[in-house]
Amino acid sequence: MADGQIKVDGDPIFEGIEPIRYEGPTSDNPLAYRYYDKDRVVLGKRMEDHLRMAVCYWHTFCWDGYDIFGAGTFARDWHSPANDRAAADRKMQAAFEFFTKLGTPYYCFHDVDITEASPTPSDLSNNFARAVDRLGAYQEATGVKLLWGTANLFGNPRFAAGGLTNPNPEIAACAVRQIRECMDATHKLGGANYVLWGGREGYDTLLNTDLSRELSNFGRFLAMVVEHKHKIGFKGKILIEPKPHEPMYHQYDFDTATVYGFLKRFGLEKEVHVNIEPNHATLAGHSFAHELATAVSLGIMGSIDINSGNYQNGWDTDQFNLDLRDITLALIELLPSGGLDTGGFNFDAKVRRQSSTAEDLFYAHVGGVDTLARALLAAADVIEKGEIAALKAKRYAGWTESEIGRMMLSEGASLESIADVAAKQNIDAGHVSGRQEYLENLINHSIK
Ligand code: XUL
Ligand code: CO
Repeated sequence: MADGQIKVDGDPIFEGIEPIRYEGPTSDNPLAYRYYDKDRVVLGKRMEDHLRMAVCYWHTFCWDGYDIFGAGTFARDWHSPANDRAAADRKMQAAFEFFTKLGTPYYCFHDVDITEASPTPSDLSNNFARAVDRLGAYQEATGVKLLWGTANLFGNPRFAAGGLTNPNPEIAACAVRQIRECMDATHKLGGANYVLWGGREGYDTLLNTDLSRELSNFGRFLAMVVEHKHKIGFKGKILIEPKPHEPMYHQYDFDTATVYGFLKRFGLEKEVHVNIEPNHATLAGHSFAHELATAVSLGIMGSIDINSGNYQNGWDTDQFNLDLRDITLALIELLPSGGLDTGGFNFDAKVRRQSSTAEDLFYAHVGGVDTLARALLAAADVIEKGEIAALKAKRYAGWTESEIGRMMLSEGASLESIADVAAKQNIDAGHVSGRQEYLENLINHSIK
């Protein structure tokens, strides 16, 4: 097949798997949706528009099942040990066939995911440009869209000590080159966002790390990313993906609050948003809902890499998102703020090493899609009933309704003036129940 000529519907890879359709909660078909009915309107918006789901290229199509103790376990039709051009092209065909059969509207990629093995930076530039043209043709042929692109600044051995925060300026220059090319490609492909995950932006030991230099370089280069976005006219959001550690002992984008402090320091808090991942939240000691609530309250909510960790260990296990309650709690924080704007739910999740067949990829995604849809229905039920919002409003009503509350928030109030009033009126207020278990029961009642 000549470059640029894409035969999207020939020679199918997932033969025997029909497009996944909505069949309703009583269906017993393992390859059907029970809850995801994309045109169903929930809280005034179609399910598809609420969730804006994306399949990730790296776990679903690139990973062959290897781990640090053993070789790949997946026999994928599109993998070859050499990762040559023919395999990269077949992988792209597999990817778009998969997206189309799953019926999710978006995908996400790293530059190196879509190319053959590229030993030098110039090889990567050339192979990437060719692969991006092919992505464009596939997007056109299938209608599948790009949620975000990102440059892989952690896989190549040159990035062992970081990309943008590398002690060696020549390596940081290689990182900048990759980001520039990947941003331009994301723009060309109509991507909705551009992501930076700083997997190697951090340190293994402070003994060889000039933390101050690394953070100031990181801020400087991030400002250039923002400048470049405006220069090329990219309308999507620039997103930083927080993660506290793994692979580094400490990563600078620790969590949403840390990222906000960093953005503030460099005056970028209105320009850069966050891409929140539940398993990264739990590694940082937070819940998924906490990270969303923090991002919403700071005005930096961007997108979501949906997955889940494992309660028994502290790794980034990137399992598929099956925890209805966690996602419902998170959506209750997100939806009242207007939900996802340019963002989406990207399945940054991988099947287990023993789930080795192509069907397993479908089962995993069908479960992930349906869990999101079911959590959306539960969160919408909670929001529509309004009891939680009303209880919260009542709990804080004093700040707008009582004289002391209004006085304390008024301009000119000081520590002395407030303390004087408290003493003069001999205020001696007591505790009122927070009703936690009652509220938690309401969540469970709405999960149907
Ligand atoms: C790693 C991770 C990445 C980013 C993109 O934990 O989540 O896959 O999402 O680089
Ligand atoms: Co991620």
